[in-house]
Amino acid sequence: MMVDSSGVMEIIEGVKPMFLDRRQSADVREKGRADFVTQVDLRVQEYMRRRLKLAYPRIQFMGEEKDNSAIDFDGEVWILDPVDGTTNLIHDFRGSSLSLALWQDGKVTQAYVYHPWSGELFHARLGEGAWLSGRRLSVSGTEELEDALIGFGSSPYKKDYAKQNFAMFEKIFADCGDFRRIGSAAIELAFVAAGRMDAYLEASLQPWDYAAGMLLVREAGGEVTDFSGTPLSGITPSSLLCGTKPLVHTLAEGYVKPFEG
Ligand code: LIP
Repeated sequence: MMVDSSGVMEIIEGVKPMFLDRRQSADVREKGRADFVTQVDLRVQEYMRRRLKLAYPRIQFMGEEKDNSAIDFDGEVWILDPVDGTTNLIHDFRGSSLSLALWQDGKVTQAYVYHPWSGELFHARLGEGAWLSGRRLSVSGTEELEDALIGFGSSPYKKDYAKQNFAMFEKIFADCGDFRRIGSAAIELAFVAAGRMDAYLEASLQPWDYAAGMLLVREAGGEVTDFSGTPLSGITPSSLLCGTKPLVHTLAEGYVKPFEG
């Protein structure tokens, strides 16, 4: 099915008032250790489900805050994280985003990452580049690890990964420029696509965290794999390593390997 990006972007921008409503983001439930959901997550997801269903009735809907067991990936699927960076939202850190990907013919074909506070809406179509406000995006030209600004994902829902995570980060930190941690995988991926960071890695992500950002980075000329060097599909939980192609190669060769357990 042909899906017009401008129509999707108009729907997405309608979530801004919900993100900025501090009363709703204060209504919090804990799903698991350090894993929270707020009324904003639920309201944004229901708004997006309803508007996308109206506009594109034949496309299935996968969302972080719903049961997705009936999804058939042989068909077309929206993949939504209504609030990526929920912990940031609870703290009014203003580092949360809406992340939406479209799955068609066995691959991610469209990507949208929206940051309501800046109004930035990063988007991409497979084979047609990644874009922000009419400007085509490109990953940075950084090739050397010593020059690299690297986003690191701490996987706060997997505290048992801490020992392996920080051993890996310590080794990278010794040889890279510096680290940054935003706390929204989708924003970190969008920033790599925009050349604002040179690489980003995280040991454990859900498909809705990264499916859109993965296409942004690839369409901006970057590379995206898991910790074993395998390209990601976008529909399964996975580790993620992305960045300029030289940096992904360097990190994969000498610093990043699949975690145990
Ligand atoms: C979050 C990611 C973040 C990761 C967290 C969590 P959520 O997504 O964006 O990078 O470190 O564990 O997965 O749960 O806020 O949508």
